[in-house]
Amino acid sequence: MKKPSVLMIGPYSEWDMPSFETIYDVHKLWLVEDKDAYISRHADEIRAIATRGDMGASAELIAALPNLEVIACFGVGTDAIDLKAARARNIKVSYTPDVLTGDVADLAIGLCISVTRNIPAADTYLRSGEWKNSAMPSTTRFFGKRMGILGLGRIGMAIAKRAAGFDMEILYHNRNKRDDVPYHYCETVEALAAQCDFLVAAVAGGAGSRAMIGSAALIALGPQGYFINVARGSVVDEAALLHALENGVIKGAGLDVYLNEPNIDPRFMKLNNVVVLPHVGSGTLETRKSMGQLVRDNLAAHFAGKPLLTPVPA
Ligand code: 8YV
Repeated sequence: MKKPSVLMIGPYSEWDMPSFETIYDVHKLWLVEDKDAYISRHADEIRAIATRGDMGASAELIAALPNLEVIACFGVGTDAIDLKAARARNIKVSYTPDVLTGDVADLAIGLCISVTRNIPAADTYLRSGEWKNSAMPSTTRFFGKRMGILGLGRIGMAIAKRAAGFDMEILYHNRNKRDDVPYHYCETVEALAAQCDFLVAAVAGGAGSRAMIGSAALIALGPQGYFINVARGSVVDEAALLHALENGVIKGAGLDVYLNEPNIDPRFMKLNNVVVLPHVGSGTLETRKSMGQLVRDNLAAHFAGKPLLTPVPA
């Protein structure tokens, strides 16, 4: 029997590829120069897309594949997938929630401590030999401060759980107030920013959250406040963030995500009150292996005529 054809938008890890290729006829789009010509040549045979959170699947791509049945995303963020276009044709969409929650939450806390305790600068200071000449300047305490979480979903909850271990007061803003948590709910992003020391974005990306942290929220966070982003670059007004960091409107930031990744605004590189990471929230071997497995398990379920294991909720 012919293997089902899967269009893979960008590379998966090397340990994932053999498992994909045993079962599927994998079309590696990232290796193709003339992508449009390739897609129209193979359009009729493609039954599935295997994509990643950062690459998604556009309405144009979906429209070009008349026999597309399922889109499987390596990642929990589906903001780059045109879900409306997929739903209009009853194309199923899966994602990889839960398996990455702990790692992304760990990284949020790691960014908080890195930026307040100035860990990257301290490492550079020691390596440069400066330790012999002068003392490393004092930094700012992390534990016991106020943690403000924007988006109290799976990842936000895992951050809250960790923050509790650091004796922090926990506040949050969410689309809806939750009745099942003991944390203080703030009606607006600005109210949350005004009442916390660390404003951590853990909200889903997409149209509903675009630039929801704007200059008013950054002013409310204030000159002693830190902004941490493990969500999507789009959730913050990046021009306002750069201005705030350059002018002491906030004290610092720990960032894993940006607009225009990987070609991020070069102004970030000049700031010494920012810790910048290359979108590695879910980037442990353990989690990346689980994510790849979950993508394959979803595809396998679909081609066996079963429901997806982790469908993107309607
Ligand atoms: C991945 C992510 O790095 O889950 C997400 O939405 O952004 C990350 O886990 C990404 O999906 C890989 O492209």
